[in-house]
Amino acid sequence: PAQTLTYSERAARHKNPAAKLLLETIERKNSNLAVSVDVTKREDFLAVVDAVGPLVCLIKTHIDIIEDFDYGLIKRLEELSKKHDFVIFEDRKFADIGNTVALQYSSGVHKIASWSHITNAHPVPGPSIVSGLASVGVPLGRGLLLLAEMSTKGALATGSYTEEAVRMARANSQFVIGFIAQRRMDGVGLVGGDVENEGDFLILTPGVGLEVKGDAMGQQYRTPDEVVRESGCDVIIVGRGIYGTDLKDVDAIRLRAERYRKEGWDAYLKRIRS
Ligand code: S5P
Repeated sequence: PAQTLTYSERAARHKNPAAKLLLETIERKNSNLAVSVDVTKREDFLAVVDAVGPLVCLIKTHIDIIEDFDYGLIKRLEELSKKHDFVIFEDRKFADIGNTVALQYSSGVHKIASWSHITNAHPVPGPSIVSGLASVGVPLGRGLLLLAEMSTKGALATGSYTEEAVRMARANSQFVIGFIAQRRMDGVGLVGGDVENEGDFLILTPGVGLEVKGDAMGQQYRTPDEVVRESGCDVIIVGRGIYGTDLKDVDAIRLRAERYRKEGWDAYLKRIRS
């Protein structure tokens, strides 16, 4: 099972270019940390990305919250991605019919498919959301994550919904590279199947924090050790726990990022050695 393999062993087995790139980047940088840069001003966004860039495997964006967005920001982000060697994941959470999501992914102001290595979708519309996005993403070598679970209190993505999400991924594993989830999905919803030969899906996990257990809007946090070692997830996604409340204090942001990087990496080393 993927859980006991190293990231580089798994990179060698993957065919999807985005999955390969992410796994190789994790190994090269000894970092399974993704930072979610959920800030609304372009200059703050770039400053945080530049500060944490050397410490992360991936930067997660919500590009639609940037108030002073123009396409030049994408060029700057791509330059930082090359300079610091990180993968880009636009957390767009597509959720519409195939034709609409294909347009939202390729077009509009943000043209997500042209710059984001990875994006994600809610499985709620069924398999057509995957084929719609794949029509745009596969020719560009992109990867898709399905939201199989969520970190929030009372989330509806549980039980048979989660199982169906995993089945949708298995049926489209050239484009669906993994899940946003809180635990490994190996064998989930597999009826009479061969767990040993289960595909290797990446698990990217938000809801990670060291200082607090949640926020006032339903978010719930676990530690990097709980997420990576106990639950077998591959990448920790951290937002406010790293960029904090003072965006000008880039030294403090960098220090927090290094703390999470180390905790995430140590938890991975413990997992593969156990
Ligand atoms: O279940 C989820 C899925 C996602 S992608 N829970 C989440 O929190 N997220 C995203 O992760 C959310 O949109 C936000 O960008 C980030 C968590 O931010 P934090 O500040 O709570 O760490």
